[in-house]
Amino acid sequence: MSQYRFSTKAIHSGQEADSATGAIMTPIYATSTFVQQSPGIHKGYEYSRSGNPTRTALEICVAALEEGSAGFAFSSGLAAESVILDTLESGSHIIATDDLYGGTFRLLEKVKKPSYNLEISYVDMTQPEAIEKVIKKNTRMIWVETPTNPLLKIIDLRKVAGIASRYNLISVCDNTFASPYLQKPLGLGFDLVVHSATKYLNGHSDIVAGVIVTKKDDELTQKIKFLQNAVGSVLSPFDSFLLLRGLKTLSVRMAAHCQNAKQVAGFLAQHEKVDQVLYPGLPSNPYHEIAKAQMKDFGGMVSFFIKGGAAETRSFLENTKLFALAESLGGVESLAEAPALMTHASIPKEIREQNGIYDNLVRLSVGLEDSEDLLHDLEYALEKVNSS
Ligand code: P1T
Repeated sequence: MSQYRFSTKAIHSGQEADSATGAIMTPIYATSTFVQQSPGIHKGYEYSRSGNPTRTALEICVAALEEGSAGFAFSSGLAAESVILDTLESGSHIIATDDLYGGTFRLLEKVKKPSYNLEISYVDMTQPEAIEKVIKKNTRMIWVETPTNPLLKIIDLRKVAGIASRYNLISVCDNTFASPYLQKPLGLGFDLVVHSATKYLNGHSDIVAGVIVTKKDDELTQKIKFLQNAVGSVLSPFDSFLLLRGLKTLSVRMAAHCQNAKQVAGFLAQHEKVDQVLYPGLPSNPYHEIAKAQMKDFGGMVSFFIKGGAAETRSFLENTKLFALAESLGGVESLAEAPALMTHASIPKEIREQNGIYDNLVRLSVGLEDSEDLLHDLEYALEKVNSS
């Protein structure tokens, strides 16, 4: 399959017509266990936590799209992240991007820090030199999100991978906001990619899922394979089927998300009730050049500061009709939310504001509706601000 291009791999990798029936779609192997011919002699599957053919097809497909060695599917993005952190020894030090999904911050601070005695430094990695300043004897991992959630900062992946390899650190990139259609961190030198597959990979807001893709068939890959089974937070056959189906249209969806997001960002940038638009596709954005260099296009997420504070943000979010007020992103339908009040509320206010997440920040996941309808929706809701 490696000779094929992205869309072909999305439709075919890991997927062959069913040998029993010829079914072109990978069947949902709804079974917990597999009958063995003799103890230990079987057709490659024993128990569905260890392996399931529907999940295997998905794992091969997602590994092919990220141009990695192996894929592992989990019951959520956070479950996948947790397994990556479980590969570390107690007392390890991690360097993480300062602008992170709130749930990732909570996993690090409230779960792994106390249970594994992890030390964590948060760094603005848009200045990669800052990473080297905090490396210590016990540093083991660099954790990057780019574009970051929710400020859409862009981090130079090649530079960060270079630092990681110089200091022999494991490099992890959360590729949720870009998807492998736009950016392939493993090709830029990263060891691991993790996704909330709930988002663009699936694309239809009907499952919660996570994946890890590893770069090489090495000890780290074997550790993750072991932990996937030993911890057991695996993706079900039904959800594996849905995610595999979602992947087939990833390239056409991402291209359309990017087109619509550009329209939305351009519209907001000239609106009098908008203070600042954060979108790497705008030439005035400080990360435009690095985004152009490492991404195929600029993505479907647009964040902006509305003029005013929490009241104006609420008024805007109560008045959109097409942009549904909801957490999450990456589905075909447009969503809007206030990170300070919703997805990033688990980060203490002073840390949030230190990082630039204020109450007047709005995050949009621009969907695949007609762009004219989306712009009208935004226009209407912005008009209502201060007048409702
Ligand atoms: O929700 P879950 O599938 O467990 O994935 C967590 C996660 C990990 N990484 C990033 C970059 C994410 O954005 C998320 C989930 N984010 C949201 C639910 C959100 O609205 O931002």
